Amino acid sequence: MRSRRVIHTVESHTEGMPTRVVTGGVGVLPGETMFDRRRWFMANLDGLRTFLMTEPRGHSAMSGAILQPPTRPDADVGVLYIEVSGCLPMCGHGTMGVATVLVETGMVEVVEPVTTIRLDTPAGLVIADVRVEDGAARAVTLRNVPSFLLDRQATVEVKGFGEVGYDMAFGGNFYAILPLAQLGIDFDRRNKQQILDAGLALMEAINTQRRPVHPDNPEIAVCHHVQFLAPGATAQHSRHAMAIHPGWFDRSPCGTGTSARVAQLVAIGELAMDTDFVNESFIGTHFVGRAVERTTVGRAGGDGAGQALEAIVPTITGRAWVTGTAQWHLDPADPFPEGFEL
Ligand code: PYC
Repeated sequence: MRSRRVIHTVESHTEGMPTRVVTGGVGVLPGETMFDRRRWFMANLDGLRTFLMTEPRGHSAMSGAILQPPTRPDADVGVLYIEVSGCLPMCGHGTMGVATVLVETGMVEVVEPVTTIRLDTPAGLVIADVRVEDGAARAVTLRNVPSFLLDRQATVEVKGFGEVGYDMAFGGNFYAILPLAQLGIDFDRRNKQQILDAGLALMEAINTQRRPVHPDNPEIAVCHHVQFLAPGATAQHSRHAMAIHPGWFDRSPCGTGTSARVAQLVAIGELAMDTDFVNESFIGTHFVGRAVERTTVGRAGGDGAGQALEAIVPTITGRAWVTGTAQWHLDPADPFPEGFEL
């Protein structure tokens, strides 16, 4: 065997969605914050992401996280999220996978019944409380970054559908939220291609006509996720199909999407603070979200411009399982050193 690169990973899944956790072989990325490291990685090392995420080592819905030393004194571990679509600022299912791997491999000091891990993510500090029994991680509760409703009842012109209405909310990434029925498509896994195509057309319309921008970080400025609600979705229990750029569904209930939905429901007065909200994925797995604190994002300028937006801090609870360990080698003669997508 010849190898130009060896990457060590612990493989996991969170409620059905994979997280390939990179524990060795990458080194410390340059940058003063995890957001800087993410920017540097995207500009200089994106081939490593595609090596690990796309075929033949990954697949079209692959997701992962690269562990790093933290850049801030109040965090234990730094995390860079990678997936087929790029590098997300924050990923909820990925954070649950990371926290479970850290506990079950002994990479952090394990305390029962709850091990608290403070994660330095590109979107900010995320705190993971891992419920541990006999050394096994049973559930992870994340305290996510401030989440908020950016746009209520926005509309865009979507190719093939005409005018489409949606709410735009942020939970670590931006999410367009709307009932699937509005597009005349039945909520059925047999319609998955139609649902994906509609999601991608809506993202394209939003990003050209009404691009969302985070009020505190203008570099977070794209909608790559559409949360299509199933008929009967309520503020207590919602089923959805999460269409993600460039064309796949989240298998988990989506941690940042659940955070965005909680923020939306609180903002429109349908969900009270400290109340459970059950979010169900396209494959029927669950996360439980809650709004636990009120806060604001965005700063009011000296002239009163740039008004602060109401936001909440959500917690999201779910489960992850370790599925294996791996070493990924790159043979110098491999024709796909950066993978491929079909
Ligand atoms: O759990 O936040 C999440 C997530 C984002 C994309 C896929 N999963």
